[in-house]
Amino acid sequence: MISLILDTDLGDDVDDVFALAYAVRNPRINLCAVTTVLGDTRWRAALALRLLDELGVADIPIAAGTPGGEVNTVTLSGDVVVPPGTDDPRCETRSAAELMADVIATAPQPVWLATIGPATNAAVLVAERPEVVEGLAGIVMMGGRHEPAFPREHNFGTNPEAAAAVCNSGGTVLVGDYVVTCQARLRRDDLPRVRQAPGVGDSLATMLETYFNRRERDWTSMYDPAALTLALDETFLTLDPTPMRADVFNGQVRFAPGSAVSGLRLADAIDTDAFHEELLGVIERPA
Ligand SMILES: [Ca+2]
Repeated sequence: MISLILDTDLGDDVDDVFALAYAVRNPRINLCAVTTVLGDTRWRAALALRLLDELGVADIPIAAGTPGGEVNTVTLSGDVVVPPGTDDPRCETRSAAELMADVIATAPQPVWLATIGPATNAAVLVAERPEVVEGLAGIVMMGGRHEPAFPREHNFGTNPEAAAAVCNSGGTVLVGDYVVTCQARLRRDDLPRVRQAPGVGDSLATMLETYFNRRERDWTSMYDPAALTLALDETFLTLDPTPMRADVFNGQVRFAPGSAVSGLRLADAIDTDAFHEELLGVIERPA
């Protein structure tokens, strides 16, 4: 079993809430803390607390990152479950980076950090607590686009300097980039099965259906939970063995082969059918 901190911008693109449910319900993951990033981080924390209640776990600390940093308005999904502006008093007063550092420093085993939103909080941790980062088992990140495609990707494009700093932080950093993780999908005909997930099914299905309707399509990518599986093994996503580095070029993160000691690796393929069954199978486990 791995220990994991989930750093998330849940509430917009709907895949984050599936990553949260997947982390809680997966018997191979011990979710130690949740931190939120981008925009109204207190509302995102309130949404996370609501979903953790529905998932049947009440003892996972949640801290909000520094609010703001939103580059463009993105389609919301979480507003149909928790109204925007909601502030749950259970949200920690510690900053997101402080909570991360405290959990990493006191955990009985090395912890994985998963960033499934912009890397703003993780970059603060890397900059301010490098000795703590050295104690991590590794970092998994969803974001970026490997060549040949190079248009803007939301997570790394929102704060490219932060993403590059985390990518190049020195330890094991495994990236599920857009090109690979966009192939992981849920479709409208998955809604009945999602709705049956114990406790949290109604909220997940309502957010997923809302997202389909606002995007006017019948599928969406599960970028975040797919990337998360890299913290476990390469059953669903596989890694290119080439050591990489990340550079900021024209306001975007660009990957290039790095030094032999670099711990940065990029996913290069995904078993979409196996991951689809894994995701639904895990979230429908009993609370
Ligand atoms: Ca996300």
